[in-house]
Amino acid sequence: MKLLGTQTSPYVRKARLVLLEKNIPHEYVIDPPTEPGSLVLRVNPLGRIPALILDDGFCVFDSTVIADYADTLNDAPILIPRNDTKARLRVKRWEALADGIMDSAIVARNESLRPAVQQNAATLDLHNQAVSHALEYASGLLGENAWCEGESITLADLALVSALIYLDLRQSERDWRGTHANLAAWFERISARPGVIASNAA
Ligand SMILES: N[C@@H](CCC(=O)N[C@@H](CS)C(=O)NCC(=O)O)C(=O)O
Repeated sequence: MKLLGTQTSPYVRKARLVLLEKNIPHEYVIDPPTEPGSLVLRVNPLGRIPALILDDGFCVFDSTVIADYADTLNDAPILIPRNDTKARLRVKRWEALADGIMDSAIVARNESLRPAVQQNAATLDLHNQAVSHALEYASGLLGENAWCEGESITLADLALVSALIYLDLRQSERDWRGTHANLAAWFERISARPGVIASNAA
């Protein structure tokens, strides 16, 4: 299978981390949708990354569907609980929280790239506040636990680390480590995982 993406997309990182953590053989192809001739424009009608092309040509999108699918391919580890419906719900809610941080950070980034006179301060504020509130919520939920959910790594950890790496890239002025020491300590540990380190390289 082939994963199409870019190094900056947090959704791509999340999907890639799932494949890496589960040791699922795949080819990672840098394929920015903004490039004319990009493969993703031909395989995903939405023209978005990540897109996962299976060996039979079937294209899986978006990152949540890729993560769900990839998690069924083996049990080492199980990233989305299968039998405990409440635990599964908690993991999927973590994923939604992390994806929401990515969504808002991307809106804020796009707004900030507009010429200063055209920037909408209310939009910037709304989305930056959403990121702040979501981080506060994540910090409270994590507490002093080693993992976002349960006693081992899940999709929740992979989604959250992807969102935080994106914040470091696009909002380096945001001192989330200063405001949420528990998230900072958790991030240090997760970032040392071979999968996360591998995801930093193309
Ligand atoms: N909800 C989607 C979001 C995917 C998405 O928006 N990807 C962005 C990259 S961060 C994209 O491909 N945008 C197309 C473009 O910028 O042309 C997912 O989780 O996969």
